Amino acid sequence: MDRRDLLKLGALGAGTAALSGCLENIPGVNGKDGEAASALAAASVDKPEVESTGETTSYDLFLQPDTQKVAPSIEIPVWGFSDSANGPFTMPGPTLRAQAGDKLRITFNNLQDMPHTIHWHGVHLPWDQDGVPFISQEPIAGGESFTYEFEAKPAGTHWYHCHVDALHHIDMGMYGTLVFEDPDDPWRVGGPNGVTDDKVIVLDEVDKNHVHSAGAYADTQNPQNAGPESGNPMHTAEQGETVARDVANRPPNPTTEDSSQATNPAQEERDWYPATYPAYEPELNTYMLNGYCFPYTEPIRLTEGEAKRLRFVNAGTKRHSMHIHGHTFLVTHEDGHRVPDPYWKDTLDIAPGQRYDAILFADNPGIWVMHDHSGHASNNNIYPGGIFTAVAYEGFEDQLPNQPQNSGDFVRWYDDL
Ligand SMILES: [Cu+2]
Repeated sequence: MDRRDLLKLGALGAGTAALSGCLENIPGVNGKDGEAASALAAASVDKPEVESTGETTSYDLFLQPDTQKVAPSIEIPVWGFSDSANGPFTMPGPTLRAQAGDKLRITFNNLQDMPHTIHWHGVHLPWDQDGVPFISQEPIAGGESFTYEFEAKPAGTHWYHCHVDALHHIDMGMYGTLVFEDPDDPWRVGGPNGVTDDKVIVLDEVDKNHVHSAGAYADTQNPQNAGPESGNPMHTAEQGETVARDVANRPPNPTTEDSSQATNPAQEERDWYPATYPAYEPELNTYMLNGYCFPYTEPIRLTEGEAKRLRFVNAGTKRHSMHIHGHTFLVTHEDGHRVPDPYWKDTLDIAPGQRYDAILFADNPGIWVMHDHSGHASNNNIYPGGIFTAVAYEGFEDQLPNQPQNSGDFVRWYDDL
């Protein structure tokens, strides 16, 4: 249905006359095509504009299931992104950087046997590149590819994630960071404010067992295509297979209950949407910084006198209160947008979906920590762990634990003290 059809439908409604009466009083909103934007022009707000650079930046993103050892005793299944068909397929996926105003061409290659889309969170793009299944596009089936094209705007720190059964697929690792560089930003690396380095810090939490990942999937148009098995919520039933349904029951927990009778209570009620999923209710117990828990978190390394820009992204569903010892952050950007007056915070509360950019001025040499103050510094409910990392100045490296992320070769933190 296009806008004209919607307008025709609207004309049948009794409330339409009153509604259009209201809208007449708002500058630029009078029902004529092409004039809606003038309300923004009439308002005295400074919405960031980005000029096209005329350049094209291209990326390939591949998706494949893998595992990730996030802490010494915790290895979890992930649906990982990579910028290479050969992997590694990681959570989070690669950080995609472009100059603001570049044309981005990002080809998503779905190497898994399930449908996905990619949503570009924070980006102003054409609606049919927005990656919402059944609203802006058909899901991209297993084995297929789709090329997203849009201009990199607005400038700033944004992120991307799957929007099919979104909470579940994000929990499986389908997310990554977007950085659109602004040449006029004084806080850019090499800019007039002396920033020397730029580091992305993605916060997330996971159910280490992915307890709910085997929930039933309901295809409301083809009810035979449903199944609770194998941890694959998009499971397609074998020919002749039937799946028992009971609207009163939520899907059983497949790790503790018999999943052969799994049902999706929403299925019978939701003939208005092509695919439904049981509510994703993981037991969030393992907290991650850039896909790893302490002690596998990468330290922030500083040289005295430098200024490092940290780009925080909250890809999870919990708030994360990032606290740094011995220093105070200067917050310069919220959700990618430069704040008019940067402000000081030693504890930065970041809600789900939000991004904050903060400058860390290295003026207090030593070895320190930065951690989540919202009780998320644990792995599988055991403290310390989780969103907790070292902040180490040059000259203090020998007091750091080894960084064994993928080797499993872990040296205890206090051995050398
Ligand atoms: Cu997905």
